[in-house]
Amino acid sequence: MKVLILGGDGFCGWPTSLHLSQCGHDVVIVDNLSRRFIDVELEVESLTPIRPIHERLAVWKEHTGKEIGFVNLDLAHDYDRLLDLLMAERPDAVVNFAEQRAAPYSMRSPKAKRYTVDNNISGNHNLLCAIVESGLDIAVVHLGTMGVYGYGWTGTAPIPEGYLTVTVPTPDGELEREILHPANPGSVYHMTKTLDQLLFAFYAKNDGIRITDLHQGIVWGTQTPETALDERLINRFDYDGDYGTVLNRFIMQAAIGHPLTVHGTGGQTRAFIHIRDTVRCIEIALNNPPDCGDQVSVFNQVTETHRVRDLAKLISGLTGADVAYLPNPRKEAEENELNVTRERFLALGLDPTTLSEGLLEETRNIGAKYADRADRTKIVARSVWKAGMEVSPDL
Ligand code: NAD
Ligand code: USQ
Repeated sequence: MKVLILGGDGFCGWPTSLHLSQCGHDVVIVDNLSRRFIDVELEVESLTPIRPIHERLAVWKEHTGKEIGFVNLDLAHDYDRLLDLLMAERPDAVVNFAEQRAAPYSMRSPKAKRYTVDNNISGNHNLLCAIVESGLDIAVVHLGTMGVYGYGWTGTAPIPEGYLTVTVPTPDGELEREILHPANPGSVYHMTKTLDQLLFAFYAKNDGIRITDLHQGIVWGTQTPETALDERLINRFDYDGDYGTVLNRFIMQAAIGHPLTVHGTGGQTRAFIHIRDTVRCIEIALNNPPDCGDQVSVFNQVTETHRVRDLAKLISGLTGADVAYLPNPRKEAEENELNVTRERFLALGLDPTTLSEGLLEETRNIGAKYADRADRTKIVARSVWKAGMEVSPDL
């Protein structure tokens, strides 16, 4: 199938593009390279030495003979070019990774909050609107987040895959209805994902667009078989206080002898998935789209849940790293349970990579190998959820 990968230069989009190309799909990456510019703004670089996009694509062709197209386009602002691209390429499907995806970055300043909302919401809406205007039947796969459900609302009850069956009291008795699970975002970034859900529900209902929304947990790991083919294909690895996610940060911190930066008590329970499973899930989702007229198809794209302090203890046990309990720069529940339903991908054949399988490989092959590229002054998280919250000094 022909697939446009929006955000295909990013952490999830790049390995997905290579995987789909390797599987024989015709892939075109669409990306405005904004993530690389944000690195410049934050004065930090991926721990891994990522190469420019055209070099990446040339190396892929050198190894496999397969060509991946590239279009530099801003999804949020280049509507006419997006429409022209859809008409010219006539893709079977579009995968949308192209959003500002860091919660701390989205909270760091009024400018970053406004950029995140403008970029994420306009981008998604432009895509949906352009598909309708094109008159083409293009399936959409979107990367959402587990954070749309929030943490703690359902206690220990399992979080369903998108929809909740509720009983509505009426004067004539009770009605049973299926509704989107109530949204409970914890950051401006997560809020954009909850707004995306309403855009999708409307366009699926009104225009019959076939949409799959993947509520993904925190992605960890770096390499897939394709990105590991050549160092010039290596995936990005964010470790800084804004873009680094917790498990990859702990892996890198252990490798450079930095204390593991647990926020608060570390009682936050979160969902995780390895990048190798992310790319497989996208392939599965592309192969199993909903029909025209169906409601949005929601999958919980997670394989494990862990408490932050347990992850810190695990990595500390493996590596001898110290654990630092820091003031939490976020407004979030100190402790929460998380029980996630994740039957749909398992039923469609996903065979998850577990933490116990991938952790040592990641510590050695990425954390230790590229330790000398780390800038220790960029590690402690400095974006706070409200003015006046305490920030830790460098450790
Ligand atoms: P990333 O920042 O590494 O990649 C996003 C890519 O999109 C970047 O290459 C960026 O340049 C591009 N982009 C952003 N705005 C754009 C625009 N307006 N026009 C064109 N290109 C644009 O992020 P990622 O980690 O690969 O995440 C991809 C998606 O997956 C995001 O939507 C994110 O919310 C979701 N997600 C990520 C994680 C995770 O742990 N990384 C977990 C759950 C969900
Ligand atoms: N945390 C620490 N120490 C750190 C970094 C984080 O204790 O050094 C804690 C945070 O306070 C939070 C938890 O770890 O409680 C997760 O933080 P994170 O930065 O790993 O993840 P999050 O901000 O939720 O965002 C990431 C991705 C986002 C995606 C989301 C999936 O950046 O794109 O949507 O994971 S989920 O968390 O399931 O919503």
